[in-house]
Amino acid sequence: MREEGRVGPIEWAAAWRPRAGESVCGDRVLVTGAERAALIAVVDGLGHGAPAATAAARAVEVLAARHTGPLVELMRASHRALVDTHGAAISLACLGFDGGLAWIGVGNVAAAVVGAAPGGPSVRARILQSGGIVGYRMASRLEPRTSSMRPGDLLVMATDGVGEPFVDAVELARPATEIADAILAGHGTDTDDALVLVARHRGTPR
Ligand SMILES: [Mn+2]
Repeated sequence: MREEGRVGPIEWAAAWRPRAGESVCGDRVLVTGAERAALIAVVDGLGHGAPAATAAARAVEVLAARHTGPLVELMRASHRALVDTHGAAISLACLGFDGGLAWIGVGNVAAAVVGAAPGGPSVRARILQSGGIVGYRMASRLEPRTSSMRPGDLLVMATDGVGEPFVDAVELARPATEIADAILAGHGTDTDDALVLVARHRGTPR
């Protein structure tokens, strides 16, 4: 399954599939735009099947409703909303139209900025995840980190159903949809739900 869209100068695409034998996917993505930035969320509901899908859907609902809030508040609101579920791993990125990036992660959803380098695409920055499970146990102190994206850079986010190093499957010249598909096809495992999000910053015209 896949979804794609555009928010300001940000072109994005996501590809996902459930664990082998499951009909619903517990991994979800949300991309929503505000005036000067996009909020990008990747949610991995713990486990698989219906309980995972329920937790992920609840998180997406909360995040969509509050998407302009600070990232820490979004994470705490998700935590409160998921207390009676199996919980989730969530990474959130606020990607500014000017290339500024703030991101925060609780649990195991990877996020990296991938850019062109002499030897091929390489990871320029990586999210620092806090331990814990959203809805069950979260650190009392959460702090978003900041980074930046240059025009042409990709933000790649992936649940733990996608093996590293996924940068191997990135060809920067291809459309975001094809990159997301290639990462999922090349690195997705059968033993868990798997989701890949690719967002490209196309630069702001002056
Ligand atoms: Mn998972």
